Amino acid sequence: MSTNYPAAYPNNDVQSWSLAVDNNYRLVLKFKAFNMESNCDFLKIYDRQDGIQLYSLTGYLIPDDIWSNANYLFITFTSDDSSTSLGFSIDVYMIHT
Ligand SMILES: [Ca+2]
Repeated sequence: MSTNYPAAYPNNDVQSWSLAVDNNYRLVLKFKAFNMESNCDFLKIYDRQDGIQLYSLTGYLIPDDIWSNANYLFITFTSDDSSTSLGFSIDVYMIHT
């Protein structure tokens, strides 16, 4: 979840999370909350660290579930220097393939 959640995240915040599970599993991200300043603060999902960007999420609509292509994902959150919001909360599941 975002910094300080369920209170607002700070300005100029930079966070990242590297998720990995065993080979025979995939990851599923289920969003419980999603609130960030549209087009200024972003949650980005990559297939791996330094990998391909799969999603760039912003705004106030809860995204659909996100499935990893393999057994890992890399996630970053960045906020700009003004206006914050409540941020996000995600449940992460691992599904056997
Ligand atoms: Ca902002």
